[in-house]
Amino acid sequence: QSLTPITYDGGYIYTGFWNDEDRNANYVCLSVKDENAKETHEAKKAVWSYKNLGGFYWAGCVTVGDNVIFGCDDGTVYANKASKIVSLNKKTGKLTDTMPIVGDQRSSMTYYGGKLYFTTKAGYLYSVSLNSNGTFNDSSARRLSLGGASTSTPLIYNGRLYLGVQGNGFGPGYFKVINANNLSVIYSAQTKGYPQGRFLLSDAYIKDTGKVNIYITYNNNPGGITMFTDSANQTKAESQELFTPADGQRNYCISSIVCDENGTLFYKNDSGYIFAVHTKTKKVSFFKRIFNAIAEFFRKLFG
Ligand SMILES: [Ca+2]
Ligand SMILES: [Ca+2]
Repeated sequence: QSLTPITYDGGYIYTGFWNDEDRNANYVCLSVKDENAKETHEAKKAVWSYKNLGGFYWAGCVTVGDNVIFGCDDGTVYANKASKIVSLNKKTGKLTDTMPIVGDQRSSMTYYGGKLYFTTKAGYLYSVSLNSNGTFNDSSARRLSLGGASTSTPLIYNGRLYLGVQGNGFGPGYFKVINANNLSVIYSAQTKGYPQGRFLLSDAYIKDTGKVNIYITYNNNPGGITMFTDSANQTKAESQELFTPADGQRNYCISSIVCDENGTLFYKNDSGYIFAVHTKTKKVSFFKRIFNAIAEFFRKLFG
């Protein structure tokens, strides 16, 4: 199965595959060049591949300098056994370094301020500095026990790290705000379900409210969107239910939210529907309104 987000860098894409908890699968680098323009469905040969027992599940990579960095499943039917993160030369696939971790590593990598951040199903948030040659600075490695599994990709803004943690099964879970520098929990709030994706943050309203908005989904019914607001010295959670799907469109959700340039939020849940959610009061800048008016004028002029 191809379960891992795709990362693009300089004409190449990087992604991983998963067959089963205790079977081999590869992380691969592919050129985006179409070597055979006559065929549309030809098999493509990987530039390189990296094999791991247990494969790769939601383990999106980052590229930093000459290297690509991603995490591995632990190769067992359990979720809390010995595993590792890997740094490879992104062009050749040659191994640069590995670092041992605990648990199936099922988030994407976040690279912020020279450090890598990621979570594991064993319930840890890790941070480690990356050396300029792509090796891990082992002595800088930190980990925080989250009190539950996490597959949530750390989202960091202004030194504050946001992620989701599993509670009891697929019942209520947790939204946590963590100091990215020392991995201490600033505050934690219960959510309607286990937030499993990457959160979406907007600072578009910070001038008006002094706060950033963090939009999250959760893996439980009704499968809507909860919005948290946060600011630099905040120590208590503030949230509101932003969107609840209509009857027949409610279901579990592991989707991350993406937004377009107008602030419309897009996501899906297991009901089989995809949602576009936009604000009632459209906040469009003065210049954008002028630009849109001019664009509309030319559209009318030239059809
Ligand atoms: Ca082709
Ligand atoms: Ca496993």
